[in-house]
Amino acid sequence: MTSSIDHNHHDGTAIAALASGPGPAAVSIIRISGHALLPLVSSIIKPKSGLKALEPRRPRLCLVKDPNSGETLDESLVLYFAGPASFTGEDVIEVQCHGGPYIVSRILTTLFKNGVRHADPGEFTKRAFLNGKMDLTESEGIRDLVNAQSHQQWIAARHLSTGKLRDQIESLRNLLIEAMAYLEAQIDFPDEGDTANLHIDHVKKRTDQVKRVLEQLLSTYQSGQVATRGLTVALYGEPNAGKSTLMNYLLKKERAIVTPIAGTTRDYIEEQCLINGRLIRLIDMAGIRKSDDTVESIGIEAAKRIARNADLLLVLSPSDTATNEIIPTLKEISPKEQILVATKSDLGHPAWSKDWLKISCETGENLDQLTTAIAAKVDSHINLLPDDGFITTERHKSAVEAALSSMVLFYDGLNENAHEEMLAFELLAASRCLKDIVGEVSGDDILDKIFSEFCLGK
Ligand SMILES: Nc1nc2c(ncn2[C@@H]2O[C@H](COP(=O)(O)OP(=O)(O)O)[C@@H](O)[C@H]2O)c(=O)[nH]1
Ligand SMILES: [Mg+2]
Repeated sequence: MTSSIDHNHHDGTAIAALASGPGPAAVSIIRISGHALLPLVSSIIKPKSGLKALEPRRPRLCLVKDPNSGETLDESLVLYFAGPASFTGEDVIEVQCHGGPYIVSRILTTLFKNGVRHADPGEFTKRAFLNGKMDLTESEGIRDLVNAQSHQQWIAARHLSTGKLRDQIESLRNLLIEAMAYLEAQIDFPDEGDTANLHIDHVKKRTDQVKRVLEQLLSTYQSGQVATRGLTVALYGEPNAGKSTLMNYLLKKERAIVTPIAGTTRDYIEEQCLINGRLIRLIDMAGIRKSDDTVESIGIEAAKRIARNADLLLVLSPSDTATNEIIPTLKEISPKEQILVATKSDLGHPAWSKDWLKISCETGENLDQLTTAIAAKVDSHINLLPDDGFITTERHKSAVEAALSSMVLFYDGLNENAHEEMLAFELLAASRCLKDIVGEVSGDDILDKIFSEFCLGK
């Protein structure tokens, strides 16, 4: 794709940043990008073997010097990529220096004193995007690859960064372009009887497919979010059910306040954690009961709202009570998915708990079963993700929804025999929404938001 958009042009000023993690380390990598880099850095980076200048894609041992003091700062292995055949599309130099923080800081400072400026977070990838080396979904994928801490995030990040979503979107755009061409033919040759119907058949064949794939894409959103942001697991139950105790156990830290006083947790607490290597967003909430306390009532309403939206509801009821109070309240929630958990199993096994998973944070009973069950819910979402295209962000979702709205208007028009120009207009609108996803028509604000979520040096 090309993205030669005027408002996004940058001047190619040389930028540099530490691309590897903060040292001390065996090796640190300083990345530099810009137009005509070689003359700019020639007084700083000098091939050790004297005469030989840097050549593209040839690793070369270099002396890295401070030209002002004449000091040799390090002997580093240097890679040079001549633009446009580089990550950013500009000239890129990567200095693999000894990974001491002092050396890194000296080399960077020397560069900054000699015409290079510090890169913003994500600026290398942003330049790659602006120079047409990748589309916006691939950029998001690179951001997510770098941030991934779990298998599920890596699956989603690979999907984006290898261009799977982009390919899906491009194929939909092509279908829309073909459909618009048939509508055009209809406009140009309106009175040809059978041929006219044939044109519309050609149009419909394509738009039907576009609509079907868009609906399919939209249906992947929840699982895509589970992959990238984690499975939302909410703890739901009466006061004193042991929700906060379980929260702390799963987080492996004392995060929520635990007391025998009913109504201790009033606001909700959300924390990210890994459970059996799966990324989870755990939410501890106020216990559900009738309450006259204003603050507690607000907390209870919030708990019900969160319970409705959670990917998975852990329904907790304590085993030291003969009756189960929580099941009746579940009706108005109708959770997406739930696991019924009888807590404090060390205190008894009441009749209602027969088919419930019995756990105890006191003795540790069945806690492994619980974490295994939560992990399995994550995996079932990940297994649902189709290989040929799924969406992972609110940005993707709203664009797909907007495209679908235009498709609905298109079909309304078709049923009402609207003029072909009007039909073509809706298809064009749908195609614009899809362009938004790959970033051909994105505004500065969207780009700034996406690229600011990168870490430095990417
Ligand atoms: N015996 C026993 N007591 C527990 C267990 N889990 C929690 N408790 C106690 O039950 C009380 C309420 O726990 P808490 O986590 O604050 O409940 P919440 O109101 O649902 O958040 C506290 O005194 C806990 O120590 C358990 O597995 N066994
Ligand atoms: Mg609590």
